[in-house]
Amino acid sequence: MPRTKKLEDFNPDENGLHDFGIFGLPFTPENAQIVLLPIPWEATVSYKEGTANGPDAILKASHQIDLYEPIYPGGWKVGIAMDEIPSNLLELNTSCRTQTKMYLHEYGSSEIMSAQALEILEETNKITAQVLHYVKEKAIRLLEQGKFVGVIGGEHSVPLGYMQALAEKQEYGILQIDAHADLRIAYEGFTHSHASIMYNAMQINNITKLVQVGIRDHSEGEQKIVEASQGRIRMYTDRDMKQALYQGQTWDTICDDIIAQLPQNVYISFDIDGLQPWLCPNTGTPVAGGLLLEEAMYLMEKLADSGKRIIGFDLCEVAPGNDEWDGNVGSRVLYKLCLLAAKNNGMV
Ligand SMILES: [Mn+2]
Repeated sequence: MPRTKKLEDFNPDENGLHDFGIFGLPFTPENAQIVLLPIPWEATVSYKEGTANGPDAILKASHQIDLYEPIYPGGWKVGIAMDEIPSNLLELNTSCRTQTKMYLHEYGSSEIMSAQALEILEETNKITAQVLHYVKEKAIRLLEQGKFVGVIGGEHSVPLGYMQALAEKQEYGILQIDAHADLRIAYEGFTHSHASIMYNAMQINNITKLVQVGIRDHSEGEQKIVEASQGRIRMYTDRDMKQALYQGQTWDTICDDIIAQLPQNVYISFDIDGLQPWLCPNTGTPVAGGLLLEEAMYLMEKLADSGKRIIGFDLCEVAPGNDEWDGNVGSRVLYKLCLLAAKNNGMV
């Protein structure tokens, strides 16, 4: 059914009351301009589990979001839909996760790895490469249909396939909101670890710049990679930003500075742990400090109004706990990302 037809019977003030799609909207991936690709995957999670259930938690919590959004009133009419959560991937994740837990236990306790552990590692690296390929192929198909794509993790390893897909067509830069630099080379042996995504992204020539915001837990090796990048990677640590704020700079000028570092085409990689931990208490690797939700929103709104083009985004590491709070915050971030993308790309 065409998008406009769907809207005839839809009351936007009652979006949460119906069993529609994401944000209670009556769209399908076929008639939506923005398609969200859920990737329930967390094979390499190193601390707390749960983010494989992130897409489901976001989807459920999204139904309580009211649709009025001052940056683009009525912007939801462009059509936003989440693709079906792939249950086969969720099952593969569960079996893979059982194996990697055995591997990680040994990795953390013995110097020499057993043959069995090394076999698990090899197998996991093979499977994660397949998952990335799956993401890449799905993204390419959607991009060919003219869709704007957002990837919903899952751990922060899954959007790499989407980044590869986008890089086949254009040069761009990444705005990364994150507590961690994610610049580790094959963290804990995993080629496609959540802690390695930006290292892997930097191997892609068409990704010309990486601007990291909110970083407050990074290793010496990662620091060296930033320094050796000759400006290709620009890290705004939480400490840098807070010092500037305490010394009287405004968040507005800091945002201007961050945005000025980015090239014309910008991809937003939003790891929810970039926010303060009380906004994402069940995320895999929470770190004290970080951005307020309002600060992250303000930065992204300024970016969308800067004349630069948002070409894609991901939202990762949202993990449900015993209540819906993490999903609630995650879905709010997601709604903002969608409407910013719609406005920025001139979708009507
Ligand atoms: Mn991350």
